[in-house]
Amino acid sequence: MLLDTAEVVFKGGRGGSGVTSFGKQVHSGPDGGNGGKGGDLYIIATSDLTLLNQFSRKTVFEAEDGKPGRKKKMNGLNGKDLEIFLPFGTSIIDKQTDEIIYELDQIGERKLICMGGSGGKGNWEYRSSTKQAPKYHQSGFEGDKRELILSLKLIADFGLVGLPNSGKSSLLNELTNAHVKTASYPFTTLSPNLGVCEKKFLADIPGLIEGASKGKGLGIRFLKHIEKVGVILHCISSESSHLIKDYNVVRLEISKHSKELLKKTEVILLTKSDLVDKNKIEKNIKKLKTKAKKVLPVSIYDWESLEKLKDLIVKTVKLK
Ligand SMILES: Nc1nc2c(ncn2[C@@H]2O[C@H](COP(=O)(O)OP(=O)(O)OP(=O)(O)O)[C@@H](O)[C@H]2O)c(=O)[nH]1
Ligand SMILES: [Mg+2]
Repeated sequence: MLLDTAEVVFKGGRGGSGVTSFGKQVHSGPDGGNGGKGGDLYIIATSDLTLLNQFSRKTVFEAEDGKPGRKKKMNGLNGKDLEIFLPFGTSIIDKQTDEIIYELDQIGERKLICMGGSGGKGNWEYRSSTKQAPKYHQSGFEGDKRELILSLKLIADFGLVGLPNSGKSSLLNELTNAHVKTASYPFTTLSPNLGVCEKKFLADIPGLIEGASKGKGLGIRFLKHIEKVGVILHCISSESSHLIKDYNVVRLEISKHSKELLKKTEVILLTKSDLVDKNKIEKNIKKLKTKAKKVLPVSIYDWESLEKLKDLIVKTVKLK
């Protein structure tokens, strides 16, 4: 099961403490070094969508503390930085203010999230003309601490959207390197999947039903994944005896989540076209053309139709 939201606490390392020390000779004076800086915490975007699963058990992550200063004016070692790998498409949200701090939109992106604290001064730093033998030092400083919500939204060129059982995952499997479970019952797919076709990312989004935007079925959790999809591939099964109703149900739920999403380029895929005769397909295409400019019949058992779909994937560019 793909985790697409996690609450975490990220911390930079604490700075090392300064130290109080004096040379061995009688008049050699203070020589306590400064503490090392605490490690910084970075996040890095990768293509692995399952990475939020790492937070199902552990939720607090902290970069290494700096080491204390040493004798002979030697500074403590800096703490090691901590790099946390996250899926690209992750939004970093401040838990207190609900504000989006950052969005990881590019694979390989690296962003500093928590700075490590500075090291404290050793007594050598405190010497002056009036205080030649200070017997005190400074503690290290705390690193940044942030309570965050990490929320993944799939970034894809195309999103396969539609009622449960409309053939979305089957198409993803045929067109890409994905191996997603498919079956003849609704809600086979419980979390979104990504695949690559002709160098474009395709997302398979779990089935939407009436009331999805209010939490029915699996919809409410997954409607957000449509937000960062370039083009919507709206799958409608040829078998259905009420295509327009099927279309409207899904569009209504999408619009309830966000009206902006309705502006995205949409192509209707009339799926499972092998199950009905050609005349019916033609009639169905006519009906659906009242809803979208482009309607394409496809079947996973019809090689030619899949080639046409691939061609469309290569040529279609998102308008919004
Ligand atoms: N005859 C025929 N059957 C198909 C075709 N595409 C999918 N199916 C079947 O339709 C059923 C549903 O397919 P899925 O790909 O699991 O549908 P889905 O839209 O991903 O369903 P959910 O994950 O539940 O939303 C499966 O039994 C598939 O084998 C097709 O082109 N022709
Ligand atoms: Mg599926």
